[in-house]
Amino acid sequence: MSSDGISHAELGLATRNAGMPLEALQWPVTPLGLHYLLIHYDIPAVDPNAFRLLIDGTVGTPRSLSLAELKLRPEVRMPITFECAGNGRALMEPRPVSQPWLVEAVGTGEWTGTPLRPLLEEAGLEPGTAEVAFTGLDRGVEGGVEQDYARSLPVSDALGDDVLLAWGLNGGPLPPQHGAPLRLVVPGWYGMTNVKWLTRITALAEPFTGYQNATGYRLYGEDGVPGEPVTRMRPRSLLRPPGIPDFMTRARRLAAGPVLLEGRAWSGTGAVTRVEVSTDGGASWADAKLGEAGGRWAWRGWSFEWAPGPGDYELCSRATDETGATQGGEPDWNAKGYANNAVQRVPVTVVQP
Ligand SMILES: Nc1nc2c(c(=O)[nH]1)N[C@H]1C(S)=C(S)[C@@H](COP(=O)(O)O)O[C@H]1N2
Ligand SMILES: [Mo]
Repeated sequence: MSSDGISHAELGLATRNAGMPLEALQWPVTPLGLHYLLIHYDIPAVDPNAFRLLIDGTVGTPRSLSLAELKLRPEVRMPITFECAGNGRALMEPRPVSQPWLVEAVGTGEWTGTPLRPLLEEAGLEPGTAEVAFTGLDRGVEGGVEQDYARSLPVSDALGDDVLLAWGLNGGPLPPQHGAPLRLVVPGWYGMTNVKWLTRITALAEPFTGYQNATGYRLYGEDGVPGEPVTRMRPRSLLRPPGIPDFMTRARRLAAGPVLLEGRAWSGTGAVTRVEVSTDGGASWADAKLGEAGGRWAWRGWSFEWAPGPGDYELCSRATDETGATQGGEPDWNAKGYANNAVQRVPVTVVQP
């Protein structure tokens, strides 16, 4: 694994945007403060009392709602797994330069909010509405373009089941870094879809041309031409590294004998139906035992009984979903480093107890 040429700019991104420590895979809902973070620009200061959500564009009745008005609407609470589209970027070769995630840009929140669909129906989407754009209160420069952070969804996805406007996380208020006072939550899609500090919802007759859709979250080849948009999370599984870590390398040391390997798996393209484990770097695989699904949109726990003798091992796990989509051994390289769902590799040295 190469890590050459990490710049101060990348280190700055890495220290602002924390990953979820992998030992936090022990919790079905990631505790507050251990959920990963990805913030393109600055966290905006928002006065919740002055806050308004505007719904406009190709709608019959444009609306402006206060937070109090939103909170009077039907409330739902559900665990939803987020993963950053750039998760695994720093494991690609050559390494795309950006937030240098290894595998830790994931977490599951218990989100509280109100369903989006009825709000859009009440506003009255005009026939011919193609997309719905969501704009945050944060502003920055990216790719030379000054912009408010904004992302759109095809109208059918915006009207999808369980798309929420969320004001709560893990039973408490939404913290500033996660988008207070209001954010979009779109289960199954990569993290960039979940627009934080949401202030405007705009129905559009034409596809949105904003930076984050047209230029940002695309699969690029070496020619620099924007390819397919990044949409739903590919299946992925992570193992909670067993034993104890080396301080610097985080390589694991484990005592010989029985050990229960555990992890979690998710997919945005269908329910996870199988998880396999390899202890020899992917040369051979065996089925893990699946736990209860934590909800339609939450990762699923799994476990695997192992009883190694002393020696060096490389642990891997691999998820497959109901569509048959699964994980490969090597990243699918693309210039911005998105949607890498190659299997995680955890080297472990097993020693005499
Ligand atoms: N307004 C706004 N929304 C945003 C972002 C942002 O920078 N600004 N980052 C996105 C990205 S890339 C991800 S992965 C998720 C991360 O959400 P979290 O920090 O709450 O885990 O938020 C998304 N929503
Ligand atoms: Mo992200």
